[in-house]
Amino acid sequence: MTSAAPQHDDATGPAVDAGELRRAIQAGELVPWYQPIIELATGAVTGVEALARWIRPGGMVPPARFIPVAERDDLIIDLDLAVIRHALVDLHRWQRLHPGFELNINLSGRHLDSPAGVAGVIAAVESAGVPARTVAVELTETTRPAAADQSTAGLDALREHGLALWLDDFGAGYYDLRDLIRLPLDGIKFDRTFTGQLALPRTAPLLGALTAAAHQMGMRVTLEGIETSAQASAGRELDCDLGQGFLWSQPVPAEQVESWFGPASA
Ligand code: G
Ligand code: MN
Repeated sequence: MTSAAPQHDDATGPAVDAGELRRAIQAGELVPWYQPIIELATGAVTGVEALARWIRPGGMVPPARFIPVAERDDLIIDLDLAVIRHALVDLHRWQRLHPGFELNINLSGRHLDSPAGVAGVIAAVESAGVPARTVAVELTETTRPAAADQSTAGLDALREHGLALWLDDFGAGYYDLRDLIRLPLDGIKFDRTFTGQLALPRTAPLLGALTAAAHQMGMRVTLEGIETSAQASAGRELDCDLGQGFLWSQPVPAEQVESWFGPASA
């Protein structure tokens, strides 16, 4: 799999203005780009993660510059929903060629604290004409939702409608081991920091034990940030189910996703 897309995670450049971002969301300038998710045992692409990108006439605005602005108020709900709706249209098209193809979407903690936010996601999935079980919600870790400590009603509603729930960036954010016990999860994604530290003697024992525990709890595990084939092999040895990272591809626009439908090379 080749990828020429540049990396866009740097936060340098002038701050974006919330009003400008609001206008851009309404104008459809916020679109999903996609990164493949690979079954480590077979190298098959099982689906994609949709990542918000702001493409405007002057060029691309890095997510590190607009996500924090959006998360300061409920703008993140509109932003997430715009990207999710767009991604569901792409998913519907891809599933005609590849039934069962999966889509991971990122949901800010703010959605879980807002009944309208959760309802919006469920309505978007129901009207998209895709099986809900092919859509996984990644709970992102930039904020800890109050709901994570109080009620799991939002998460339960998503799951009752058939969506899968994953913890994103696990081990390096706001969620902790208590959440693995308490939240109705289908899987966890190990933060890419750990992948970068696989050479340290304590990393593999820790990830291996957490992976075994996750499997015993009926969850699956993704290793994020895989950049080398040695890291992919380590992920297989740790019994991680899925992998994601620049080894296979950086996030790319929808047009490039079709080329991944065959087995991935890794
Ligand atoms: O928080 P989340 O895991 O959803 O973040 C996804 C971001 O991680 C994307 O913006 C993507 O560009 C970045 N990313 C994806 N794969 C890799 C990787 O292999 N290495 C690094 N450094 N970043 C990655
Ligand atoms: Mn994610």
